[in-house]
Amino acid sequence: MSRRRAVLAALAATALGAGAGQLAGLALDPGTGPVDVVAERVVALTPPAVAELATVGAGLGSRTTVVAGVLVVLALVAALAGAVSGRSERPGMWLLAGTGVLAVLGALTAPGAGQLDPLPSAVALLVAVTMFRRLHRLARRIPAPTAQGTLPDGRPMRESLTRRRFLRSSALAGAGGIVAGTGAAWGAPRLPSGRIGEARTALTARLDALAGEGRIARAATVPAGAGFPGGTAFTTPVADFYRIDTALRLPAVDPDGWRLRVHGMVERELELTLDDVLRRPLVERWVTLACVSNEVGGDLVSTTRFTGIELAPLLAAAGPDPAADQVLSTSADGWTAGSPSQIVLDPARGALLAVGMDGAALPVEHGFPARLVVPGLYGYVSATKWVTGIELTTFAQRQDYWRVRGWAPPGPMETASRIDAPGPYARVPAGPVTVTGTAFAVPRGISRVEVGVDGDDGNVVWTDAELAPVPAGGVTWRMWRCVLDLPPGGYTLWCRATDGDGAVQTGQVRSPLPGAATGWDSRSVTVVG
Ligand SMILES: Nc1nc2c(c(=O)[nH]1)N[C@H]1C(S)=C(S)[C@@H](COP(=O)(O)O)O[C@H]1N2
Ligand SMILES: [Mo]
Repeated sequence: MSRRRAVLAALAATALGAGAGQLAGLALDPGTGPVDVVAERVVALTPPAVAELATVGAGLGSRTTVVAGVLVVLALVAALAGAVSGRSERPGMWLLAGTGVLAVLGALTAPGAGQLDPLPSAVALLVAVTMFRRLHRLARRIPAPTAQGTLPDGRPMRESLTRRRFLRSSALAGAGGIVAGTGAAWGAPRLPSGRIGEARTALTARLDALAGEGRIARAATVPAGAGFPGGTAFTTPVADFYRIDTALRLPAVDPDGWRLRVHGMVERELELTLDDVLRRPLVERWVTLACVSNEVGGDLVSTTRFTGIELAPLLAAAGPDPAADQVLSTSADGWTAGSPSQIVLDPARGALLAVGMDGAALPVEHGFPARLVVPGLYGYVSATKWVTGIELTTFAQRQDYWRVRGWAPPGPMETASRIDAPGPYARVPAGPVTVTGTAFAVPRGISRVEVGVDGDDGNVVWTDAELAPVPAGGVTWRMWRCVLDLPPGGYTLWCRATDGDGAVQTGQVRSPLPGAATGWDSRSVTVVG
């Protein structure tokens, strides 16, 4: 039979199988569809060389990219399955079945997988293989064309009823698969809803009540002028707070069942419920959180007011072994972060087990019901969301999620600064030009920001920027503003910050992996007369 028909049969059957599997996944538990499962495993097993891609934007953009990549590979495998099945259906069946088995294995090995999770992948496998056999059989019954390219009785090929049935069935299967798959993606809730949503509302109400009873040590208020008009707001709205997570499916952690275990090299293990946490002294703290993969001038940095309990005294209560130099925290999704004990156990650093953000319970995407926040450490080695375990161990013994994938061990946060306005290639009227931006060096703080103007003659002239006030006791970024008098012409604007220790931000350009990026942010602008 024709190889083209075998390829068509395999593609159509695979689409139907994948679509059916995705629908089954939606019915069972969003995220357990075979495509989601494989995409999630791809991210989890990404080798160091491409790890950067996964970190930089595990936001929505890269999720879509990973899923699209999985679909392209799936289509190629299906085409191959058809191409090798010109004679018999067997090779293609095995290839499709093997692909299905991979998805089943992926579902079985996902961290926190439920017993039923492999079911949607099994459905996909069965549907694809069965459909492929049916279509292949149908295609084999299409009469071979004569030397003239007609049916044996002389009529044109397209009048073959079997051929029509084959084409119609293939089209129906393919279209059905696409509709089912798209429908499942469309119908999938973007966040764990229902029960978890209610639990979140309940926790917010409890935090409100505790605040009302004066049981939460309030953070200083944000001084007026902490942000400049036209610049970035001091407080990042929760909806705009940057987001990095390796899990394609957000963990749905029920706070009633949630436990935090403190274990490893400790004198006594601790296990806390959420009630235990809320009984401890609660504090609020303004913290700027940054991602190590933030590019120079990038926006993987945000600031909010976290509510939680101090981590240092909590861990001290477990009696950590002084030899344990690493605090390895684990998420419900299997992700891990290794922080230096010296920093986490230092009460002055103010590491938190946070349950709230911007006055409400943590949103699911930011770690509900609890996460870690360690001022001055990049998120990849400290900010474990959906945290369930804290193990005292050593860096020699255990490597965290991103260490294994080639990222550097935790280091101090680089001093960074960014121009927020004017925008890139902006055309601004001549006269006073207001340049605004932000700078951060947690926990050292920012003592100075300078704006450089690189004129047509190539000389950079630096001018001191005005620094905005920041809330007392915070470990945050600092907004700045600089008004320059620029005659018409083309300019490159630069900015550089000096941290609280008096060290000037390095201008040496370095891209993120394996550590944080360095270098000065710049903008080309035109001043028009
Ligand atoms: N469970 C889990 N926690 C995680 C991550 C993750 O992928 N999974 N990403 C970390 C990284 S790299 C950063 S920068 C911060 C980002 O926190 P946010 O998403 O709340 O901004 O979370 C950290 N905590
Ligand atoms: Mo990160």
